[in-house]
Amino acid sequence: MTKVYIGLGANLNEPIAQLERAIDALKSLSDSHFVGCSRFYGSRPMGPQDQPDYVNAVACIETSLTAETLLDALQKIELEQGRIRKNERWGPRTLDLDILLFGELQINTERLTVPHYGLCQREFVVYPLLEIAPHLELPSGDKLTDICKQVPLNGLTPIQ
Ligand code: PH2
Ligand code: MG
Ligand code: MG
Repeated sequence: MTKVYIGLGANLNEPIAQLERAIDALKSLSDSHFVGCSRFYGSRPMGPQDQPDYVNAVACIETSLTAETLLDALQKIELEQGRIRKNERWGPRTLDLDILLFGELQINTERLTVPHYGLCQREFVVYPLLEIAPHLELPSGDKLTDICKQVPLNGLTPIQ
């Protein structure tokens, strides 16, 4: 079994409910065991500012799936539960599930970059991750506690 950290984010159509539903789906993943999830955090949008604040969290699972198969499963959850207006072709995505860390693996393929490319810069990733994995070291050897020292909170607030 490989320990995997997954970033969850939503900012449309009841984001808290989106994350709760996504966690239920993670609990039912095949060949996997749900370990836990951080609190939910309110976060300011990274990128375009003319969008609602996000709700973010980080979950941990143990899985015997490959990274690619897990990615397929996460994208299925995004599609099934993340899109409310299903007949709107380019409708907004209401749920984002990102593989942050897949054990000690470093993956660079067309579909996957692991560790996630934004992991070390994003307050809405590093602080929820710190909450559930305070002693974590990245495959690079960097300690999560040291990474957090470089990342301002930027208004990140626990909401549960
Ligand atoms: N995700 C984005 C763009 N901006 N900002 C926050 N605070 N949280 C996110 O998860 C996020 C974002 C695209 O997926
Ligand atoms: Mg993302
Ligand atoms: Mg994504």
